[in-house]
Amino acid sequence: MSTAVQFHDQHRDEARPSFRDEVVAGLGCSPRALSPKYFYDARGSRLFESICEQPEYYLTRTEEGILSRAADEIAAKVGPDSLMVELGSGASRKVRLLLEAMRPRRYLGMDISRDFLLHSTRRLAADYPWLEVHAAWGDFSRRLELPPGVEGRRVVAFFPGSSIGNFTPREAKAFLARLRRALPPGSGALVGVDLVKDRDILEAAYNDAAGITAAFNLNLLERMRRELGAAVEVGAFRHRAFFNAPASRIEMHLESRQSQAIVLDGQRFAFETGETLHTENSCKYSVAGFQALAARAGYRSRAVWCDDQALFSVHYLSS
Ligand code: AVI
Repeated sequence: MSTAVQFHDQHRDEARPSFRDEVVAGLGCSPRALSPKYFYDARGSRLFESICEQPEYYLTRTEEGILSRAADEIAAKVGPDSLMVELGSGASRKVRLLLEAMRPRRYLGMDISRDFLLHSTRRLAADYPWLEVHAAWGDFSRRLELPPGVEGRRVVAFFPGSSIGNFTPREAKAFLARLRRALPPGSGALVGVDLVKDRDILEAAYNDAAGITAAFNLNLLERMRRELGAAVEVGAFRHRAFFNAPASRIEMHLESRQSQAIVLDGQRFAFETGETLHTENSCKYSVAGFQALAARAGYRSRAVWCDDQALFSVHYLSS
């Protein structure tokens, strides 16, 4: 790999989280569920980038608009000589909106998708020669710590895209509390949070007309086939996404179109028609609701930026 990016394996000294074990556990439990982190193999990561460009998926362009407008204010809050840690860095696109204004000394991208992480951090290093770029490959929902030698006087964790919404509120609080403890005292967190709104807008965002979100969801079954050798008829499942208002979240499921079974390692997981595998929650908050959650995790809200239509919010938190 290029010497421009310093690579860190976050799970070098422990068993790597196993897709196989989680699939067996998830298919075996009731109701059936699997963590959304398994969406992001190389194909899933590409499909996600394509979702972000769909007209119905307002989240990405709205957050990018907010970040572009607020970049100078954010830079003033964080201060110079910083380490920017991006959680779930993916294509590292949004951070580009902040780098010129913030001019951090170091950038650390953390992601579960190794090849995608390497590709995007290499491009970042090439485009910003003044920036020291690190890539940490791992599952930050399990292991949240700075790799040895990656330090900064001021650390800001950048968690864009409303990925915090993919945790339940209880998990999100626990995650923020762990983040606060993992970083030096006084570190900040810049968190993108999707706001609760009209059901039609929310449901359209997760049911795009081009079928990209459907392909993204169904790719989980393709992964089971490709990587685990599971016997699964992908075409016999359909994508379902709907707003669960009492829980204030979009739920994504893979719904069985017929009575059938997935067979993995000789184990048979039977599905009746209409039965589902729950693949994702995407929680939606009010600004005050998210601030209250952050407070329970020990953070104080220092600033919030929203778009004109109150679709999306970006929160600056520090302890
Ligand atoms: C990454 N995450 C915030 C996206 C979301 O909106 O919950 C993942 C996604 N799932 C379907 N479309 C996009």
